[in-house]
Amino acid sequence: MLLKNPVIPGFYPDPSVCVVGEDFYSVHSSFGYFPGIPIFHSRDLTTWNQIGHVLTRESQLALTGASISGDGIFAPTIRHHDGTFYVITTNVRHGGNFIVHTDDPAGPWSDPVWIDSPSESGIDPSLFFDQDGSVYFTGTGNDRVQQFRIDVASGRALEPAISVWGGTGGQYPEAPHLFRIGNTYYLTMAEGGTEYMHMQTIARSATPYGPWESCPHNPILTHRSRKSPFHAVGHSDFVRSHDGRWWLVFHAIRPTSYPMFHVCGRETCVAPVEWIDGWPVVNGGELITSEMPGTGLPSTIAFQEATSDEFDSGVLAIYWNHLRNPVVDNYRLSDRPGWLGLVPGADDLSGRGCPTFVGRRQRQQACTAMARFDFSDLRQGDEAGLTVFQNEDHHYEIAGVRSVEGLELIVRRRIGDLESVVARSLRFGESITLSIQATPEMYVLGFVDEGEQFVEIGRGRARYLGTETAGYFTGCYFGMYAVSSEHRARPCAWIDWMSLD
Ligand code: 6LW
Repeated sequence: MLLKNPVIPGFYPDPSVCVVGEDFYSVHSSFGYFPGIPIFHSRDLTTWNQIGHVLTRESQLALTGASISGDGIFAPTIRHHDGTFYVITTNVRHGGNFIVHTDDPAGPWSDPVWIDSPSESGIDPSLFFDQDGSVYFTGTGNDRVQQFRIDVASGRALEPAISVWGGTGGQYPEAPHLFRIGNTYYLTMAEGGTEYMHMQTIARSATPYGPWESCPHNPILTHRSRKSPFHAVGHSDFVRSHDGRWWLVFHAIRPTSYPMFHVCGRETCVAPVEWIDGWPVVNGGELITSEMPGTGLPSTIAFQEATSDEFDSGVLAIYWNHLRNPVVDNYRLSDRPGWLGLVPGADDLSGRGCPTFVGRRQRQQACTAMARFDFSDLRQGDEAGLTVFQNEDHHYEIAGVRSVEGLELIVRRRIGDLESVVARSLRFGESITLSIQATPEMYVLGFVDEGEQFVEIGRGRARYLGTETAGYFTGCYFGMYAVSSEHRARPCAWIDWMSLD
């Protein structure tokens, strides 16, 4: 089987990987989304299935007031030591760096162990368990790698933070990982920022604190100014498979158009690593491509994600997320078996509250999202529909609203601080399949009529939902939402199924 990059398409950035026997586990940043930190499992580094989320409870993940794409959970690291899995990460604005642990990566994970870290420890924390029992915290603050030994059980720093390396001179040195091969310590990091200048560098030393010798062929991975479908490669973690070979897990974007933009966020990729003269050579020094030679690792699991959720099982499928901390009672899966009922709150998609919203990631540039709505409980003041959502300030939706004349469909575009309903259409009948068709350049919003034909109501350019326009760190979601100017204790919209192909 070929190694097809990205191995985890869609907004699954800042990958970190650990291996236990033949099993690889990856974790990813989730910013303002809940639950937080999706965790995936693989045997061959090619087929990855989500097995859960690391942060599933409000006691682990406070997101009050978080910017959906610029706050919340940044860059986790996963490590396995003595039968225990550890994830260390940062909740920006709500407490800083913390560790959670478990013996089952599918969860549940512990409550946070907060790190009493000196402020310079900053973001992008990593852990390294050395052979003598020392555990090193490695993070980035003040544009340098900051490091100290830590007691992982209590989160206590065992020494003051030491500034160990500033990288090779690129801006935004970040995402450091310390590891060891034989008697040599390696410190790898990303530089250049997570945009088009992104690159991965590495240094080595005989001690965990340096002095560091920078790799003579740094950066070991970059696509800066290269012609390729993949850009912004970086934020990497090294992993060794049970057969002794090494791999780099990193993220990339797949932008289109001119100037380039991307809507699917930063996506996880894999490449082989060879060690030559004690330095890593990534993918033989060649550019990353969408089809690379297979890893040769036994592929014993099949890809499992279903394209549609019929809401029959009484629980939401594993890929669904909410914006910030959800009001759990606003999502009804048992009131009407086989349907998801959305109770609208007062918060809308453009604010920083907890709107009634359940969404899943856009994983390819060209795809179609559909959801079957029953609007018979929709009253004046309510609005419910399907959105393609990048962040509070950048989203398009097709929604049902109740006017005196009946059920109306509206298409709204929110681009920066401009917000406008750009199309309206009166409908007959209360059940309707809303759809958003995505192409690399356009989102077309409409419904599917009785003859299974798509009918457009309005459209919006993909560019304005690109991260280059919207800012910060996330990719687009397709979501169902409900909002009301009136207090409602019951669902205003029912959804029979939602599909994404
Ligand atoms: C993350 C940093 C980065 O903290 O982007 O690509 C930041 N690298 O390491 C947000 O994901």
